[in-house]
Amino acid sequence: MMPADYTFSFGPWNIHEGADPFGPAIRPTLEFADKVKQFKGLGFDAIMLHDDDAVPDIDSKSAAQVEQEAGALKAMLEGEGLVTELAAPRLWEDPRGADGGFTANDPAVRQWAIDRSKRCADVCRALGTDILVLWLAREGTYIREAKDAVAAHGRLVEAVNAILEHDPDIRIAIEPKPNEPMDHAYLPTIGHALALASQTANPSRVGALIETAHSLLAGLDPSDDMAFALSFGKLWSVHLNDQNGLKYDQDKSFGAANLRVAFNQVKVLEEANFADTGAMVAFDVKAMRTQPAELATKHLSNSKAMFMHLLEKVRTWDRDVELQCREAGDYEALELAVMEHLMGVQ
Ligand code: GLO
Ligand code: MG
Repeated sequence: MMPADYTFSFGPWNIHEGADPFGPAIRPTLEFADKVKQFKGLGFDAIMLHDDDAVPDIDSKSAAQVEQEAGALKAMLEGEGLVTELAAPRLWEDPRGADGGFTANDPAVRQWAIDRSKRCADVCRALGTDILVLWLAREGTYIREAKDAVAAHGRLVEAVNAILEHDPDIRIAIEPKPNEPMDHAYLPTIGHALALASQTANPSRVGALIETAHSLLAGLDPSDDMAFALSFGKLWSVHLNDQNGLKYDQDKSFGAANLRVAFNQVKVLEEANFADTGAMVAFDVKAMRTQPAELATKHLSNSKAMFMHLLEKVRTWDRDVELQCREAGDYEALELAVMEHLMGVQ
């Protein structure tokens, strides 16, 4: 009964020990290989990786070693029936990237960030994916005076160009987020990301990944952000999750805070035939800190379950009602029809 046309993915960081800024880990660390073994059972066929998930201690390894280790990982993942959706350079966990990588004031740090991102492109190639995600975690400031903001945008363009030039097939998906860990990020919204893409050497290879919570933190509607990227043919992945208001980045299970907002995300993806573009649906969700280890993967299967329930709601939604209400200009009737459909009221 459930259509199987979407491919679902998550990242190893989505199975985690439960540490937060106010307390340490409360669940044991699961080895990477043990995490990988969980994917299929949870209903997932693809994995997202950071460059150093794929090749631990990547900075200390030669290009040849990186390629060899990533190639071995590809074989291991294939053995588990998994493909790699994308990989992302994890610049923000390295002490050198404490004040950003591409936009750091220190030219040596900027060079490191570019070199590391080129290695990440090599990892993508070895893993058989052409999507490199740039979540620009620390490319921003805590205080406005800390960096030259105009120069910073030029530096971001230079970094993107360097990656594009390094690998002629790579596509770069920018994952915008307005804040956290920084006070203000340089590419806070999808509009900023795609405007920057247009300034690069090959705009056709620079697109975006929209995360639900990041749009909400910017005060925007995630389905409209997805629609904006889709209208340019530039929505290359999504990080579905949820967010209960303007507070820390919560990464709640998909649909957990606002069902109707979640419904509209599935609706926009479905109506734009997102699955047919070859793009996948990823969940960037965290288990609650209170979950014991043996129950700390439910946020993943629950998120997928909610997506499938909402997909059913989208596919059984009476489009004629929508069109008639639009025609009549009766948005109150349209709103009630949507809410009753979601609630299963006949
Ligand atoms: C954090 C981001 C993060 C990225 C991931 C891929 O807010 O959503 O989880 O998506 O590191 O680069
Ligand atoms: Mg994300």
